[in-house]
Amino acid sequence: DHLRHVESLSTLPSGAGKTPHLNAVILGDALASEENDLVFPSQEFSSQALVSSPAQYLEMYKKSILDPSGFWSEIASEFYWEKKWPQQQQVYTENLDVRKGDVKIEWFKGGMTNICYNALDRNIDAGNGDKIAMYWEGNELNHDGSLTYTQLLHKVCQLANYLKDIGVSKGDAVVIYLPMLMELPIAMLACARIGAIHSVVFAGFSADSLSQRIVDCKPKAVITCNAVRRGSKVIQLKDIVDAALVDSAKNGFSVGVVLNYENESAMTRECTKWTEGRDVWWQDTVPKYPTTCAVVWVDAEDPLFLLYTSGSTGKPKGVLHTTGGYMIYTATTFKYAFDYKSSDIYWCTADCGWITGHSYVTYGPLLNGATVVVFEGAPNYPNASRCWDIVDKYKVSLFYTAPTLVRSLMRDGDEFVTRYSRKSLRVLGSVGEPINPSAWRWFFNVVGDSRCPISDTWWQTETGGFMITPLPGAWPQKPGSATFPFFGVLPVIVDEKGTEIDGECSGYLCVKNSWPGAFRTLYGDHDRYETTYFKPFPGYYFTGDGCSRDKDGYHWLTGRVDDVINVSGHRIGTAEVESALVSHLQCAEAAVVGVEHEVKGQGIYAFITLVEGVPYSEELKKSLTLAVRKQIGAFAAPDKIHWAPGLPKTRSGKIMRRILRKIASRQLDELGDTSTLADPSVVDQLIALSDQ
Ligand code: 6R9
Repeated sequence: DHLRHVESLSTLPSGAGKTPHLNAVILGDALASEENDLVFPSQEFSSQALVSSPAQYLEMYKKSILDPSGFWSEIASEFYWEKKWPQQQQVYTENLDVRKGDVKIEWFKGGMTNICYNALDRNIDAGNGDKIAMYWEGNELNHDGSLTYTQLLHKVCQLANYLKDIGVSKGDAVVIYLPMLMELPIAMLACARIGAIHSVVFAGFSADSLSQRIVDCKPKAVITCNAVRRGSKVIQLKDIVDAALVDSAKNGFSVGVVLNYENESAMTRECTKWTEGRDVWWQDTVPKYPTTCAVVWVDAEDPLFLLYTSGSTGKPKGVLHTTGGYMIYTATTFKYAFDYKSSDIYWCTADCGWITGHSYVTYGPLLNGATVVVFEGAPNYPNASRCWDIVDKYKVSLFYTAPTLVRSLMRDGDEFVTRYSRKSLRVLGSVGEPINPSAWRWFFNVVGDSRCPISDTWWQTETGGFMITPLPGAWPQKPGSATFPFFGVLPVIVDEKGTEIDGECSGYLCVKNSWPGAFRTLYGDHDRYETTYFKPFPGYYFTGDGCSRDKDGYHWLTGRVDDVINVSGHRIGTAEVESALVSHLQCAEAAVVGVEHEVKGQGIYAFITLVEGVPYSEELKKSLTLAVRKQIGAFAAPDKIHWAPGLPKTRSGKIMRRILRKIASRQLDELGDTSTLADPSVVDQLIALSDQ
């Protein structure tokens, strides 16, 4: 069965196997069929690539599918294990089939290791202690810093010692609520060093969201900073933490220690509100601790971190990743998808508050001994050239970002890009949402001077690392396609009944086997894990995404098929936004849908039914928006509020979102059959109110 799938992949485009050395062929938008646009890596690129042809990929892919244990244990052996995993024959246990019992995924169980040791000590022992691990670029121009691998280790050890001293030990949770200071990856690594479970909460989340996560994972400590500058704004993070902790205490959980980094450039300590006995200044305490700290060896299956993500119900899901498999998987995907060389300088624009920052700012690159740029600021501050200024300043060779940024920079005009050299760039990367072909071409032609392959990496918080991604030297790309599966991954497309479909097809994207980086459960809710991901199509992991496969076997992700909206690459559950809106006293009912947005990919469009007798007003729109900002965060604020005296519902009371989506996108001639609605006249009412 597995083999059949591999063979179907050997139908790479005919040009690919035979002539991988054509110079980049750039096909204009004018060409009829996007699917047939092939963009070849140059001979110069391919000849030095880790995987330089479809044939080489197929050989490795085949091995990874036919002998996962052999394939992954060979790679795992390059890392340090305090004790090797005992089971040599099969290094994993998996059951993805709910009909056969509990869903269970384990890799390298019984092996003892530590991801911090592998990322830092191991690279230092290999002679890279003086290599730059991180360049840090602040919000303001000329505000920067750096740490070598040895310096980074020292900082990590000091913090790890401090955490131990306040009673954090193996298995305890620590919440990290920090902006992109080096202290953020330092805090993650310090937790990992002592076997504590970090849960990073994106510093754009509101106090309510932070409190909800704190109550769920009950951390021993919260690590934050007093304030941050982002663009021209100052955000007082500690005030948000203070409010969250008041709220979490009301909900039955009190945090004992808040460690505050004094981010002087944003706010002085004199201006910072303080709770005696609970709050501690990082700079006053942490540097007093020794710069060495013994590693706590953990089982490969011990938890490494929790990261909350949005689903189709209101409550965020605590995605749990464990140590060994995640380590091997992030390291390997980073290496191959970016064709990593030790001389590369790598910059990923993601925030460590999201999975991309976990796997591809912190762990993946550091496990490879790479030099990483950590950027605190906003990519368009002080102007739209900032990214290229940073690329030239640090000689960035691997640049990984999101389509939303590409589109917004594209709108600002080429001159912001072309006045910088960008000569150092070698590979570009994209993540977070499908990249539309015109943004792909602009990224390729203008940013990469038609020289640099683009790795359009499809993956999820749940998958830990890349799942479908180009290997940049191996095959020609098609703008907008994530191309082929990474080693060890068996993606399948199924129809509504859950039957696999082959050849040229489109349907629901599932995965039929486990891979080392897969999440193991939802924290404290294994039932929800099974229900959300493994019950919709029994026998498979269901991704929540739609996907089509073209005649050449290339994969085209088409976006979420569930009630999740992807705004600028951030996952937002419609239910979360709705629940924030209905918490407003004057809101009777809310229905939220995603709508196409030129820059953000999708925007949030909210239909609101007000409490009887409350008049519409602009004021009210503002206060509804504020309710969302307060409960979730500014990034989830609706782009449009549409007054709805009634919502289109079936007779059983289900809101027909299909119709709302059409009204939101003004596709009024595609409303479809509205006769099954309990009250078909609401549709006309809604259309009439479109511009209010
Ligand atoms: C890594 C990350 C996951 C969802 C995923 C999909 C969308 C991510 C994509 C992509 C098309 C890509 N997505 N990368 N869609 N092409 N290259 O973004 O994780 O925040 O969990 O979001 O994002 O819809 O299901 P996460």
